[in-house]
Amino acid sequence: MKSNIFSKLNGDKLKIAIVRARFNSQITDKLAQGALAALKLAGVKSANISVHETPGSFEIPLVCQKLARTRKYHGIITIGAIIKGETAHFEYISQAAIGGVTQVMLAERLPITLGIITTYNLRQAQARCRADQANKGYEAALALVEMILNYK
Ligand code: DLZ
Repeated sequence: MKSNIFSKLNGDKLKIAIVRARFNSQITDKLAQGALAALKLAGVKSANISVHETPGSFEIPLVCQKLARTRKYHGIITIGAIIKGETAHFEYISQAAIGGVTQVMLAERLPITLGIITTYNLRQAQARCRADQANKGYEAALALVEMILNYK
């Protein structure tokens, strides 16, 4: 059943790209599934969704920039899982990925939403990619459709 928010979002004319990191794929697979489920509920046709993979979250901004410059898409959903390890890598990758995505969004004037999670451990990540609406990919997809339709 559609929730109230979905009944207000009509995505049937939208073309959407998903940029998805493979690193921590046990999490990013589920985030991407959440994003696809939300797009379906918002009426986005599966033929109008293209999924692009990157090795890790660090590479997401460049792919977003390339896709944005094609002008083929109304917006982009980013999917990644940055999980803290034993070194400072977590901080650098998080800043580069999220800062880079923000730069592309503003420079290209294209809605891009964040399904990149940054967590201190695997348990936190698993809690954010559940099969129900507790899924940050699902939230990012919903946010994207809202941004496109309300602020075009
Ligand atoms: C190298 C690395 C590490 C340590 N951790 C993550 C992570 O938690 N999440 C993620 O998406 N990517 C990670 N990566 C990979 C980097 O994003 C990048 O792909 C590599 O450093 C190669 O540039």
